Amino acid sequence: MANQTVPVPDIGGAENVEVIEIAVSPGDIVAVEDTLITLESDKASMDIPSPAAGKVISVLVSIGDNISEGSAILELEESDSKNINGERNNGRATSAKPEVATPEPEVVAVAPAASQFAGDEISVVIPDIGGAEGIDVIEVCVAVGDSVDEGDSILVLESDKASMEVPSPASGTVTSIRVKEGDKVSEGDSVLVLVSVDAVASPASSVSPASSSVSVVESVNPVETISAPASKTLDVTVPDIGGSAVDVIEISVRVGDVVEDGDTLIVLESDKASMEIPSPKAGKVLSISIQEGDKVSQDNPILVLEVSGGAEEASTPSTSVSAPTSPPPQQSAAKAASQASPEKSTASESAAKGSGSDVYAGPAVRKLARQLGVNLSEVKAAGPRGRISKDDVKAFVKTRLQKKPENLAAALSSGVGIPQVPEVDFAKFGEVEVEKMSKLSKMIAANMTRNWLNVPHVTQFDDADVTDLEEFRSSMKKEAEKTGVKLTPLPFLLKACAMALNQEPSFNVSLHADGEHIVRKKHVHIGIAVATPTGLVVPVIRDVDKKGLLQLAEESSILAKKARDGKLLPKDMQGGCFTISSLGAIGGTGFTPIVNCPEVAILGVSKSTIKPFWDGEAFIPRQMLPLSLSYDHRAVNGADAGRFFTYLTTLLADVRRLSL
Ligand code: CAO
Repeated sequence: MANQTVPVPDIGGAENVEVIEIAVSPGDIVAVEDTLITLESDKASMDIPSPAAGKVISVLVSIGDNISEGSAILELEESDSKNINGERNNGRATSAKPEVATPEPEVVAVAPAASQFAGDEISVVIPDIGGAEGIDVIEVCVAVGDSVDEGDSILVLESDKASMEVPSPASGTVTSIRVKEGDKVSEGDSVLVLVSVDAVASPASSVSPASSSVSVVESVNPVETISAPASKTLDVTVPDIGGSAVDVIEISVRVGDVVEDGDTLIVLESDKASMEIPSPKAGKVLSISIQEGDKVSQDNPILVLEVSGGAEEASTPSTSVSAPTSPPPQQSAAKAASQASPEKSTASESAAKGSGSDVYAGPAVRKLARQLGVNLSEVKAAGPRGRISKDDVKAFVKTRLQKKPENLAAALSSGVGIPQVPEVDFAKFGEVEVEKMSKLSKMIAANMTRNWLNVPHVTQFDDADVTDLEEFRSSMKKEAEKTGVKLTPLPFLLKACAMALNQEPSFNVSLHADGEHIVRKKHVHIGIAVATPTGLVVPVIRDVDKKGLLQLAEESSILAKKARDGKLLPKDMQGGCFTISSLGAIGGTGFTPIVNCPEVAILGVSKSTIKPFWDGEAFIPRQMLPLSLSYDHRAVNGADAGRFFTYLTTLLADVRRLSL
C-alpha cells in the first residue's frame, strides 16, 4: 500500500480546463480506470480515469477549478494491484504522470465561423463543415444582446454522426440571429450578426475557413488489410482503440448488407467512451466474425467485405483515438467529425431508441444511464450549463423508485414484473352493465393487492370446540340484552385472541419499514372486518386484553354500526395489531384471509356447526368452529403459529379460561 498523487494526464495540451464533476469522495474505493473527475473545456468534456486501484484519501480539486496537465487531482492509497499500465504497484509513492488513454472529447470543434464584414457589423456564416449539407442546429448558444468573445460557441450543429460547436470568429455583441433550433444549415449560410467590439474588425484578422485548421478529434478508423491482391474482399479489423479490450455492444450490419463508405459496422464501448467503427469502403458484408458481448482489441477481425471497387484500391488508414489534432488534409471536417465523436454518434443512435441524444452529458454519465436503463432526455440537469452529471442520473432513478403509483388503477393492476390482465370486451359475450367503483372499493382493492403482493402468506386451519362457549353465551344472551348488548361469538373471539397475542408475542409485531427491525407492540388493539354496503372496513377496538366480554360486545356492535352508517373516522381504523374477519353469520367451512398490513396475522372465522367428535369411546355431538389463521411468514414462523393457534382453541374450548 502506498499513497500517490494523481495528476491530470496529457489532455492534448489544453490549459486551465474546468473541473465540472468530481466522481469520487474521500474513502471511496476505485478501480483502475474508474472516472475520478470530469473536465470540460469550451470544446470538449473528458473523464479523467484513475491510473491505479485504491482508496481515495483526499480530493485536491473542487468543481469550478481550472486545471492543466500535471495539476494534482487527488491523493490515492494504492491497493496492491496492477495500475493502468499493467504494472504491479510496488508500494513506492509516486506522482508520475499516469499514461492514461487520452480522454475523448465528446463534442467536436469546428473552425470558427466565417465572417463577412460590413462596416462594424460582422455577418457570421457557417464555416467549412466538410461539404455536409443540411446539418441540424441543435442549440443556439447566444441571444440577441449577448456579448461574445472570439472563440465562444455560438451554435451547436449535429449531423447523424457528430455534434460540432461553431465558435464566434470575433468578439462582439450579437445584434441578430438568423437561425433557430431545428433549422438545417450548410456551409456559407448566414447565422447571425455581430457588432465587433473594435468597431471594425480587420478582415485580415478574421479566420479564413480555407486556411483554418479544423480542430477535430480523430477517431478510430478500421485498419484494413487486403486478404489477397486478386481478391475483391477486404478483412476489416479493429483499429487502434488505445489499449485494452472493449465490449462489442452492437453489430450494426448483417451478412448480405450493402454498406457505404463510413457506414457504421459495429459499436464498441469501453468504460470511457463508445465508438462506432465505420466501414472503410463501400461494399457487401460477406461474413461477420464477432457478436454482441464479445471483447475485442486492436487487429481483431470484425468482418469480411466484398469491396465494390476491388480490394487492391483499399487504403490502409491507421488512426487512433488521440488528443485533438488536425485531420489529414484530404479528410473533410464533416468526415472527420463523423468519425470523431464516437460518443455523440452512439448517442444519436440511442436517441432513435429514446435514450436522449440531444442532451449534454459525458461518456461516463451516458454509460451509467444505459446501465440503469435511464433515458437521459428525461433527466433534469443540475450541472453547469445544463450538463447532466452522474448524480443527476442517480437522483432521477431514486425519484422514480420512490414514486407512488400515479393512480389507484395502476396499483390495482400491476406490481413490479407482474403481467397485466388483458382487457376483455365482456359485452361480446352477453349483456353487461359497467358500474363505477366507489373510492372505498378502489382503496380496498389497492390495499388487498399491496398486501397480497408484499406478504408471504401461510394459512393454518383448526376447529375450536365451542360447545361450552355457546352454552354459556346462550345462557348470558338475555341478561346481556337487558343492558342493550347483543352477545355474539365475536367478543369471545376478541378476548381469546387478545390473550393469545399476549401469550405468543411474536404475533403482536410489525416489520419496520427499514427492513432491519421488528416493532414489538406492548398494546393489544384488534380490528374487526365489517362488511358495509360500500365495502369492507376494519374498525379497531383498543386494549382488548383489558376489557370484559360485555364491553367488547358493546364496542364491537357500536363500531360495526358506525361502519355500516359510513361514520367511521380514520382514527377508528388505525393502530390495529391483529384482525378478526368473521363470516360465521354467513356460512362457509373455511377461507384464507389476507393479512392486513402492517399487521402480521389475521383470524378467519367460519360458521360453527355440530360435528361428531370421537371422545375415545364414542362419537359425541360437539359444536365446532372452523378457524383459519393467516400470517406473514417473514415475521411469524410455523411453530409460533402452531402454539398461538393451539392456545387460542384451548381458550375457546374452555370459556372459564377467558376470565383468567
Ligand atoms: N358461527 C355460527 N353463527 C355465528 C357465528 C359463527 N361463527 N358468528 C356469528 N354467528 C351468528 C350470531 O351468533 C348471530 O346469531 P344470533 O343472533 O342467533 O345470535 C348471527 O350470526 C349474526 O351475527 P352478527 O353478524 O350480527 O354479529 P357478529 O358479532 O357475529 O359479527 C360483524 C359482527 C361485524 C363481524 C359482522 O356483522 C360482519 O360484518 N361480518 C362480515 C365480516 C366480513 O365481511 N368479513 C370479510 C371476510 S374476508 O373478506
